[in-house]
Amino acid sequence: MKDRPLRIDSIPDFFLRTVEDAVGRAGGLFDNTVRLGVTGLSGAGKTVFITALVHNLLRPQRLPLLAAISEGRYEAAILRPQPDPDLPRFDYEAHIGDLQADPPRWPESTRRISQLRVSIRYQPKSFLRRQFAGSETLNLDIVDYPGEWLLDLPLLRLTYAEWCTRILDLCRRGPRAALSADWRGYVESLNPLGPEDEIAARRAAELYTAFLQATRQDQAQLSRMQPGRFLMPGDLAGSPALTFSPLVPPKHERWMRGTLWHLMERRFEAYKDVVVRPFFRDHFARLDRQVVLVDVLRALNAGADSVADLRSGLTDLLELFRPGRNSWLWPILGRRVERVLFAATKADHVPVAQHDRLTRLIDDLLFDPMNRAGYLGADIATLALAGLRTTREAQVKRDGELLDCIEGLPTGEDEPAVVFPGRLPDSVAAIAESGTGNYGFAEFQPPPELGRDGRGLPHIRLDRALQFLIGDRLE
Ligand SMILES: Nc1nc2c(ncn2[C@@H]2O[C@H](COP(=O)(O)OP(=O)(O)OP(=O)(O)O)[C@@H](O)[C@H]2O)c(=O)[nH]1
Ligand SMILES: [Mg+2]
Repeated sequence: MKDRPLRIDSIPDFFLRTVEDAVGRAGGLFDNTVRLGVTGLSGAGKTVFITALVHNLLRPQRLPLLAAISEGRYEAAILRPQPDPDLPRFDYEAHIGDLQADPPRWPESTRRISQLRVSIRYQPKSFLRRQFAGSETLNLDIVDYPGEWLLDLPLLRLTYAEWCTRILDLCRRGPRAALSADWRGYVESLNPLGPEDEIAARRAAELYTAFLQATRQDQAQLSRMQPGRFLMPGDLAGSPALTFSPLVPPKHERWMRGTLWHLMERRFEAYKDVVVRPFFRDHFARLDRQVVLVDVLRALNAGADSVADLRSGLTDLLELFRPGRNSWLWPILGRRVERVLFAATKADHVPVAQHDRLTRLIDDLLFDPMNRAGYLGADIATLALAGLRTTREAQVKRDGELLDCIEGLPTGEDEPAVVFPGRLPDSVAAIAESGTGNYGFAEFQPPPELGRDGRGLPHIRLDRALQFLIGDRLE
């Protein structure tokens, strides 16, 4: 057949767009990158999640719900040198080494930002793009950072006096009242308009830090703590930017120079400049996609106050991810994270039959039933998952009733056991009514011989999480 010139106006629009898209992609072939933030409070499961995710991307036999895999377009993934020279590398090899040790152990707590690049080669979905460019590569830059740092964001819009009032209010109520008693006693004894006093500033900061640490103990498990960096100071430990605490605001003359108040106020502002702004500008604002890992089960173990605090913390976070154009956040962030997954972690601590309830709980913690539908959708999702599945399903007959249980190696024990973890409540409201001490979800050790079968580590719904987070970028 003789070639005829193609008349451009006879080509359907969608066809042209596909060609443009293919050309654009091919041109940008070397910069097809997506930055995925992984965050959550300490112990939420970030390190395990990332380690398991990477292990599974490198050995993709356990990811059937990732469309690129089910459609046969996923070719391979490899670890590549990370792009940012100033970020520590996520120590994948050490963490997987821990999980695969004999006996296996959980990775150590990490408490700082780190990054890893995985490059994924895949066949594009569109026939044209496949013809044009063959395989394509997606660079997935995974950034692990403490959720505690996110909680500092509200500081940016508060003056020191406003912050002091807020924190003191919060600390006089609920479970914080007892935990903060020593610190409050001390700052209430200080005269904020007395002379600058380094010893007093240091003592107040120490007591305040001890209080923040107590809020994270197992019995309390509170989620909102500021300043977040007090709990993981890193290189800034002992610096003036981390040596302050709220004071009782004086009624007048708080502007007087040379006072303790003025000293603390300067340090509060320094903390914002040295710690908070750089984090949001240099790290947070560059993320394209985000997973927030939430340990709902641990909050339930601690009781209704812990769950209520988690709810307030999550509500604050939601604002951070969905600022309107008129929001005070917009000038700071300048853009939105495109997709956010809020995931209830350690779903392997309850049988599969209860996963729906776990998902419903995280929905409940994030949204009012009234506005849920407006939020959930293409760019925000919730899920119950486990980076590493440590248990199997089991059933036990009790009083003629079949109970859904889990079987695994409970922490601190030598023999596997079948555990009935109890039933999750079906709403957050039900938790508030039941009070404290009703839940006791057991923790488990990683199973032996992980990865010996040559496949990715066992998990729960990592593939579903991946499909939501990067599935579109593998099309
Ligand atoms: N059963 C189960 N336990 C998990 C899972 N992920 C994490 N854990 C448990 O939670 C603990 C903390 O997990 P990490 O991944 O270290 O948590 P993290 O968020 O990185 O914590 P920091 O590094 O302290 O910020 C682990 O030591 C395990 O005991 C999971 O998928 N299943
Ligand atoms: Mg970690």
